[in-house]
Formats: sequence, C-alpha cells, structure tokens
Amino acid sequence: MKKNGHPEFIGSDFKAPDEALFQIIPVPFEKSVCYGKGTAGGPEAIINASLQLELFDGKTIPAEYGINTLPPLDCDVSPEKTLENISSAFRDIIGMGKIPVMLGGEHTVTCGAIAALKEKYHEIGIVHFDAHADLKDKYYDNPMSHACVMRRVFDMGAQIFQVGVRSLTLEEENFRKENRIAHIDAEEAALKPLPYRILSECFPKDIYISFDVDALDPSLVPATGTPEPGGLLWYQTMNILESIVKNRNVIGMDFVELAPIKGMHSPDFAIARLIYNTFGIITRSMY
Ligand SMILES: [Mn+2]
Repeated sequence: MKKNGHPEFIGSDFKAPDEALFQIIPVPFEKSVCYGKGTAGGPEAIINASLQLELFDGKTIPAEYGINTLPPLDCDVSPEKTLENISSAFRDIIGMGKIPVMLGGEHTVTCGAIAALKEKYHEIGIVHFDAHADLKDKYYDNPMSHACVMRRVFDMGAQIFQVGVRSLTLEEENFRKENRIAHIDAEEAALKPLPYRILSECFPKDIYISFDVDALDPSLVPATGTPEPGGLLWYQTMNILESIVKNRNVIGMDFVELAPIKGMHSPDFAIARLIYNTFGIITRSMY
C-alpha cells in the first residue's frame, strides 16, 4: 500500500503515522561492502515482501500497535552525512516515544543509530545477531567498514551480546575475551540447549537489536554478501528473540545486509517475517 507515495511495510492502517509504535526507516546505504554486493536493494525488497504477510502472526496482530514507514533516507551523500541523517531520524522517533526500526543497507548504519540513542539512554545493551563478530578495528584501512561496526559501537560505550557468530579473527576472539563480550555462537546454539536466561541480570535493561541477516543459515537467507554455513535456524532464532526480549525494553532495532537475489523471493520474505515476528514478540512482552 502507498499512502505517501512510497511502499510501506505491511501497509496496515491501525494507527495514524505519528501514533504507530514501530517507525520504519529504510536506509539503502552501501559503501564498504566488499564481496557480494546489493545491500542497497535490501529495504525495498523487505518492504515489498512484507505486503504478502498475514496480519495475524499466529498469536496476535502486532500491526494493531501501528507500523509507519518513513520515506527511504537519501544515501546519495557522504557516508558521514548519511550517519548524521540516521541519527537525526532516530532522535525524532525516540523523542515521540516510539521504536525506530531501520532497514539496511550495510551494517555501518548501526553507528548512526547508537550515536543518537546514547544521547538519551545512559546504558545500552546491543544484542548483535551476525555470522561475523564485526569487531575489527579497521578493515582495508577503513574504520567505518561494516566489518568494524561493533568495534565502533563498543567504542561508544555500549555493552554487546553476540548471537550466531561463526567467523572471526583470532584478534577479534581475543578482543571479546579481554572485554568480556558475552555471546552464544552459532555452534553453541546448534549443539547445546539454550540457557534459561540468555542475557545476564547485569546486562542493561534498555536493549537495541542489531540483526545482520547473515546470522541466519544460508539455507534460509543465501541473499547476503558473505553467507556462512552453520547459521541460526528459524525456530531457534524465534526462541532466542523471545528470551532476550523478556524483561527488557527494546529501544530500537535494525535489520541489515540483505542483498536480494533477482527472482528469488524467499530470503526477502524470510526477513519481512522475521521483522514482523519480532514486533509480535515485543508487543506480547509489553503486557
Ligand atoms: Mn555479517
């Protein structure tokens, strides 16, 4: 459905745009991607696929809380300007008391989100779903590469919890140890039962979910720059999301690095469904 001349996620009309709990920001940003390309097409593919979703997610109708889709952010400016524009969009939405949901684009966009959230929230916990640790200080001499995004977020003073990692350097592994970055890596998630509580008591109450779609197994989502075997499966991911959202306040989210493959709709649809199911999990935890 197009209300404002651009396609909208699910396209439901339960709430006026300003009243919608979920505020979607499409950010077709692609600058440092190195291997497979095409993440700039991610937001549009997710939104198009979302039009095929049922409003009832099997338990409730998350869309009743309102989903508003903003026009895509103009990324034809410098990366610095793009990050500033992301920060300003996040500032507006958290000022309204709503939840910003950014659709990437490459993972670098998370830096703009966290910069804005840090102004309002003293302590933020980032729950980072990814096949990669993204903790490199620099990648090909670029500190703002998508492979460095969690390192930059760490530098901003956020606590990080990683889920689904299965590709990292020895330096990144050492960095996680030295800085006590907790995690459930993909192998552990596959081979061991999930702990009753995934996030420890001392992890911040206010959490931001940063979801690189390559955390999921390539059998679900081959449409990403660097698909790694052995990723998270569907119901496992839902269980993990349920567990982390419980007793936490989700202050923002992003879903990044989808690089649509022409003629293959299933990855786009999987991510649209992932996002909508996450809305369901969040709204049901608010009762
Ligand atoms: Mn990744």
